[in-house]
Amino acid sequence: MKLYYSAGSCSTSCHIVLEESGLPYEAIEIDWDNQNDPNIAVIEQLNPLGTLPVFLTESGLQLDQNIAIQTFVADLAQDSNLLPPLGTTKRAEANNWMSFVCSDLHKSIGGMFSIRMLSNDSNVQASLRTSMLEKANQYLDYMNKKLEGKDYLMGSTFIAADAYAFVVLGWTKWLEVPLTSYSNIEHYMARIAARPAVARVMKAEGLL
Ligand SMILES: N[C@@H](CCC(=O)N[C@@H](CS)C(=O)NCC(=O)O)C(=O)O
Repeated sequence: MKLYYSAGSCSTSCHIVLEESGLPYEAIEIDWDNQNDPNIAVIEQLNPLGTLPVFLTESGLQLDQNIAIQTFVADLAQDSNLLPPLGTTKRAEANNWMSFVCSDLHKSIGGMFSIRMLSNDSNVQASLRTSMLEKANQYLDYMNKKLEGKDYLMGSTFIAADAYAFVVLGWTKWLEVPLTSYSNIEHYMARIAARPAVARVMKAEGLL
């Protein structure tokens, strides 16, 4: 299995899931800032959307959506418990978290990176940030409450959605969105960062 990723982007969550799975894989970094990176052309050819992650298997499968990649890897490595067994209510709950992280959390927090591309006017930028921040805080508050008394989203077991949430929540540092009012999230982030597989990925991506 081969994963194309860019350091610290959402594709890092697939990198973490692969590392947690214990399965053999190759991770290839794309450096968007380096126009001479030959793999940029590879990605543009493989994925017309031009986004990462891009994931390939030896059998010719290509996936380029976080949820699909993480679910595929988790199902291949069932002993790693990255998702509960198929057909169970726990699996449905885990899917619910995956959807929340992908379509709510990722898009609200990640959207804040685009503010400067949406307008050159600093007043417009400020008002966009205010409204995006309001939505992001609504999701952060929701997560913070759901994490009360729990180590991870589903309780004591780390699942793929935790890897994804960890990466997206990590963007708050770059976006200057304080997490100080969300102590459960702060402890959750520290707990995930301390996982050996997560630390290995953070080191490999130069994020430590
Ligand atoms: N729908 C995709 C979104 C992937 C995505 O947003 N990737 C971002 C990184 S977090 C990306 O590659 N952005 C580069 C770009 O848009 O130029 C998924 O959920 O996997």
